[in-house]
Amino acid sequence: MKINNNMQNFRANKMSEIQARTIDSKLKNSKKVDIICHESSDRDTLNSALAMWEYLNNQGVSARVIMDQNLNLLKLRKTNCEFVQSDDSEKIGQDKADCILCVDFSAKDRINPYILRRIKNSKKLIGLDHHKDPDITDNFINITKPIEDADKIIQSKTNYYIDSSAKSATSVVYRFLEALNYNINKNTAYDLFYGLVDDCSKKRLVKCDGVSGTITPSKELTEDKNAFEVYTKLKGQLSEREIKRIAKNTDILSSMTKQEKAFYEKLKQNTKQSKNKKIAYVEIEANNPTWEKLGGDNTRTSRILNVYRQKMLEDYPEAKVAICFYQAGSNYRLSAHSRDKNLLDFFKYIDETKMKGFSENSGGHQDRGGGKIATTDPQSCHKWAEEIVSCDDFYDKY
Ligand SMILES: [Mn+2]
Repeated sequence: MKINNNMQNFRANKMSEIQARTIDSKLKNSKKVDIICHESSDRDTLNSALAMWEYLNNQGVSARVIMDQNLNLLKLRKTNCEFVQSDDSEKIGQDKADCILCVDFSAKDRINPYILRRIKNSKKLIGLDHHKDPDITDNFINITKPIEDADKIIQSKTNYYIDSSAKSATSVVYRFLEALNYNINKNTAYDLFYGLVDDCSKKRLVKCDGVSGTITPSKELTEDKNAFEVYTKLKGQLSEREIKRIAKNTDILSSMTKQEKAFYEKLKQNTKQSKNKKIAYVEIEANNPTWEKLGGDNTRTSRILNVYRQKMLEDYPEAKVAICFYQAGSNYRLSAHSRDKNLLDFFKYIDETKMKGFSENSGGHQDRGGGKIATTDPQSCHKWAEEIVSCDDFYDKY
């Protein structure tokens, strides 16, 4: 009888109550929790962290958020949350947290080596994620398929919970709070929805129109019962003004400055094609002054490049993958979008044929991801980019 009641309460929940309680009790038994975002923190990782910070704060658990992004550009809503930059090892080291909570990543290449060491040394490691790459721990569960039947919800009790069928990490956080019967307030709903829309727009699962202030889900999203349920529930808590604001912030093209517009046009002019035309790419060389003026790799520029890669796939119909090369701090990086969901196979091919070790510094999803090299010497960066582009024969068979 008791079990039946339980089932009814948690109908349509993807996280079981027992799983949520397992994580919750570990968090609540901690003196201090460091919530860690992935490198080049985006809205999904940050807003997941912020929602978890707020939850813990309400429970009387001390926490802070470790992230890697220009705070001023993020235009976060007003909050008392303590943010620490991930390269501020002094500040991080001063205050030893006894629990680490990773949000929106489980692969070690998505955080800097200092943070990785802290994670490896931590006695209590917890995670909420929607990526498929669990390198950081052995103690995890990965739910790969949407589960619609209440009696099939997985009754796991792991510390690291991954639902790779979820469309954002904020959706996983939502399911966690929902399973605890926690009352999600308007602010948290805003944060969680914003993270979901941000990740979905990168995968073209929603279309944001900053001019009309509307957000439209794609067919793929509306047909995914679980994902769309989270989307609908969160959106339902927001005012029209809030939805407008998210649409505007996410639709970067509608809010670009003059300088950003000029940069975007330059990207178009500088786009090249590989020998067999299967790769469309643009190189923003290391130490490029315009890139530096725009603030280098940050939340705005990475969104501009993201939108441009999608545009490249439209403009170059023969291209199977679109790549941007750019400097990110002391690294030179590539970000790629593939047309046919085979990006990780391409990365593996690069590793196996020409650039041994390439995949160690690369990762992502089958349709988008990136890699990096630890140099900013313009010549070495250019050589690296050329080498990658010359692996275009991988796409001969497609
Ligand atoms: Mn994400």
